[in-house]
Amino acid sequence: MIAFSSNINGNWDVFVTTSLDGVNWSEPIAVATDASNETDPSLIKTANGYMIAYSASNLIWVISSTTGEDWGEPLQVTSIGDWGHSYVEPSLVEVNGSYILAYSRYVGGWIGRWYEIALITSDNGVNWTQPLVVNETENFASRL
Ligand SMILES: [Ca+2]
Repeated sequence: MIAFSSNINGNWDVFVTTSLDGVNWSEPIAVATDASNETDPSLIKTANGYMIAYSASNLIWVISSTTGEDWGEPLQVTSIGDWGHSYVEPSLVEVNGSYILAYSRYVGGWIGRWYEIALITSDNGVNWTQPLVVNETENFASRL
């Protein structure tokens, strides 16, 4: 299974498609189709199915499925900070049953850097920690 975003409906949606041989792929299944632009999907296989992190409305969201066909409601896992951050390019992994989600965070040049990389973690995919900034190099733009 791969996840991708497409502008076929005019406002960027997230889809998945599956293949048993890498040559023949299934008809894409819509995963996230709100009116906002949903992009940058990061898909993992979990113990219970699948999870995708993606970017929409300058925030990071996750959405899960047990089958890969029926997907639940999107869960917002970041919130806008005092500086009107924009969060993009999530990268999701599962390590020993816990989820780690890193992303690029636009913070604006006025504090000395344009982007920084932050991560949040979760033991259950529902409750996520506050962001931990993993680089604070001044005058340097770091993106995933
Ligand atoms: Ca959309």
